[in-house]
Amino acid sequence: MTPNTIAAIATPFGYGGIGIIKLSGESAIDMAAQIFKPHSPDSFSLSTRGIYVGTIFDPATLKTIDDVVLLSMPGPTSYTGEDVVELQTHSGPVVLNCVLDLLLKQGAVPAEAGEFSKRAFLNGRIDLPQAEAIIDLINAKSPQGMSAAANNLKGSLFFEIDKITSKLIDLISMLEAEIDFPEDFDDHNLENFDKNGKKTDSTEPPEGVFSDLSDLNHAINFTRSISANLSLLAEKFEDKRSQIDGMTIAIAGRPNVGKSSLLNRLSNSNRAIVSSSPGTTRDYIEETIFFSGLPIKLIDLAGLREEGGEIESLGIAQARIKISESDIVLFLTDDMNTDNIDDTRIVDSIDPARLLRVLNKCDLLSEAQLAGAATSFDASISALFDSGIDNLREKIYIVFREKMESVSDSGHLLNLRQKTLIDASHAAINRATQGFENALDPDIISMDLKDSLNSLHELTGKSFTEDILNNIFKNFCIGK
Ligand SMILES: Nc1nc2c(ncn2[C@@H]2O[C@H](COP(=O)(O)OP(=O)(O)OP(=O)(O)O)[C@@H](O)[C@H]2O)c(=O)[nH]1
Ligand SMILES: [Mg+2]
Repeated sequence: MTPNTIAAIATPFGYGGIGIIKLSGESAIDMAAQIFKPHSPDSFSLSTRGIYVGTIFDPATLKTIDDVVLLSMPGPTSYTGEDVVELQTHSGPVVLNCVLDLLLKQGAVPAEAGEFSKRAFLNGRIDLPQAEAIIDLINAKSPQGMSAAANNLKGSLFFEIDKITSKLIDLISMLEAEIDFPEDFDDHNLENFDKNGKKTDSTEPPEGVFSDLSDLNHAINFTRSISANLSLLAEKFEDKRSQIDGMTIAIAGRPNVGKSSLLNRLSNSNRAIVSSSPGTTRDYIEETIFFSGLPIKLIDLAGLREEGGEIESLGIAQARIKISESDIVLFLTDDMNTDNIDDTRIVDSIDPARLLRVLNKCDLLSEAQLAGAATSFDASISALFDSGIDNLREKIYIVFREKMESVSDSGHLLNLRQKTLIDASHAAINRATQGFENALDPDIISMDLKDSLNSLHELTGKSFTEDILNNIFKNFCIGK
């Protein structure tokens, strides 16, 4: 028995055409051979890469279980780097569990969530951003999110970070060799960078105490160029998450302005209770709608006001969190008084780029009042009488389209772990730049450079701890 051979059902639970059971490890091929009988024994050799049709049988009873396709992918060029066998059975929970059970009887152990990918990482088949991209690709809610994940899956993020780490390693080696910059140091295509990391035409050497000012100039420019590369990566973090997780629109405003009515109107449902008494919605209500085929989570929040009972206050606290987390906030009002103190306080706290001010209950306004509203509001609607809703949808779409801009081919930071590590690396490289500028001891500068490098190594997985791996792979499904 080889305890390190893992097995799992890799397809979702349910009924369908094909279900897949995966095996990986030293005994994967032996175990599969014990329960698989090929239809054409002459051309059958599991130790080479191949696809075979045959039957799965129970070796204890010789009873046939299913007709299957077997894929044999011996290591080290398989997904996990180990010997991998995939069995494509008919998909029904009983068949799949029965085949899995036969493999467990052969000594396979049930795979934990993400264990195949974890083995792929440990065997050097994928880096950590690639592993993280797999789960993002599976969860992607838009074609743009899928492209961002696919770029990382092909190694784009690793490649970009690898270029930065090579620069850092060069700099650390030169610093440790007492700042002896070679003649061809400019091969790195360095441009000049100012203190803010912006490109500049200035070739003035900065002040410092190094014997050769041009060496110091090189060093400072070098750290600034690394800092600029890291800033660029960090800037690209914000937008991509919503493309993977899907967009969220919060409907906020004072009690009784018609938020729940609008949720019902946009989702074409009666999901939320509507009533004339203020403070009806206390918990938040979510409903998924589709915009150009993309899922959007619509959230109707408790009305925001200072007074209200304990339960309502809890709902209001929750509403404030949801507002801060949403991609778009529809701020609803039912009167034209744009100086309403409660409204002003809330609106001021929302980033204008994701805020749409909506005037509801327009059916109660005169033509003249409506014309006046046009300048203060992004949309004027009547949720009750379904008027102005298409125009509001268009306004939402414009904000939405800007957020969903096309994805470049480059690597992207796709989660907070990656962003936090880039920020840490960035802070350390900036400390190193200051160290050069203030002529600090090279040993101290070197420590900052190594801190910067270590954060990048942690991001790509060149250095890792068991905890880091567990945290990443626990989000995977069993069988991936
Ligand atoms: N005349 C008119 N009344 C509306 C309109 N939209 C909503 N109402 C009415 O306004 C009242 C409050 O509507 P809701 O949708 O429950 O308002 P809300 O903002 O969710 O209220 P809370 O949950 O208490 O914060 C109800 O009586 C609705 O019928 C509208 O466009 N015109
Ligand atoms: Mg409500």
